[in-house]
Amino acid sequence: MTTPPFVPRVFSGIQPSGDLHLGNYLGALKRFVDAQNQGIQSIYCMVDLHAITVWQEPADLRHSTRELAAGFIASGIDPEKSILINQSQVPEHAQLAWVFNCVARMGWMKRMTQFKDKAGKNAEAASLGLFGYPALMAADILIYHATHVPVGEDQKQHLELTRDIAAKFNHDYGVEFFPLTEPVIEGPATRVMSLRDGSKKMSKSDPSDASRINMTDDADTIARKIRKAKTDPDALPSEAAGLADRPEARNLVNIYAALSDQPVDAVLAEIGGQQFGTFKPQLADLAVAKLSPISQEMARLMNDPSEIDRILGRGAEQAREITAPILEKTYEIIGMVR
Ligand code: AQP
Repeated sequence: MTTPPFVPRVFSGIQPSGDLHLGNYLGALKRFVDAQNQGIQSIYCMVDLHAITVWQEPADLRHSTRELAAGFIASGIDPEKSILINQSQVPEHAQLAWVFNCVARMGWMKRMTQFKDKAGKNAEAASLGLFGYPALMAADILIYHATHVPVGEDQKQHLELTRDIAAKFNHDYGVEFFPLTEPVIEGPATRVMSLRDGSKKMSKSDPSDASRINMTDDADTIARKIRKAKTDPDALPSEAAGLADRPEARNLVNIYAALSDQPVDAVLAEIGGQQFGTFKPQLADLAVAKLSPISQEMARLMNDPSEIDRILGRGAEQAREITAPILEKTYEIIGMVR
């Protein structure tokens, strides 16, 4: 079989497992909008099947899935330009994941740091789904023959595994059927850190709400969290090298750069020499200016959940036009009687 000419196609997803936060926005959502607006065919997904790898109250999961869809749309994802879906409405994701469970090796999965982080000390009690998560993620991407996946830095290892699975499938069956997808991890905010600890990433599951800025936080809450963000006593440097051993300072400058669409060096040329007491209010004003319109639009969209459901239903129909033939071809390659 010859190498198919893979058309450029972007896929990425976010778990509806809690409130969207600034890390999700800068590391993922904002960049999804950039890809969409470059005219690349894009599929964006609420990965609800991933969310249940840890316990989710059914009513909360339903709410979070709709709220996440509202977050995508409010951030600029246009359902007329991009395909917007929730994973469970496109069954080919889970079907291909089973095939990939049989391609991926136990040793590969055991090396996944996210499983170790999330399972913690009690790995025996973790769900089998949490362990197999990266095979489902590979299926999410490869069921579209996606060529590019914009993600935050934390997903790099899963993207490498996706390439390993594609390469092993292609090798084992003597085909060049799945592309070796490129991760797209770029910009100043590929790893937004906790506001309380510059060595930990900002995360939905951090028990401290003060550690993150939620997309649904109001202006006062955003300003208070930034005011209380951990920093050091020194003034801000004028060049990026001066941030090397200052994780909290680096984090706030990176956030400023990403929100204002400027390189870090340009930001430091402007704010170098300032104390945090001067810089933090500027950062808070910028964050409120950028995030408030999004949270207001999310709230408006959430007033009409049936419209969100309709968008996701239509997205699933469009998605299946891509996924059904790719699954069929996969089954044919591996010898399933059709
Ligand atoms: N702190 C972050 N900085 C930059 N990007 C981030 N992403 C997540 N956290 C940061 C990116 O957001 C996308 C969706 O992430 P996800 O919700 O699917 O998975 P996650 O990494 O598990 O998110 P959280 O907030 O860290 O959730 P929990 O706390 O449940 O683990 C991905 O592109 C991710 O890189």
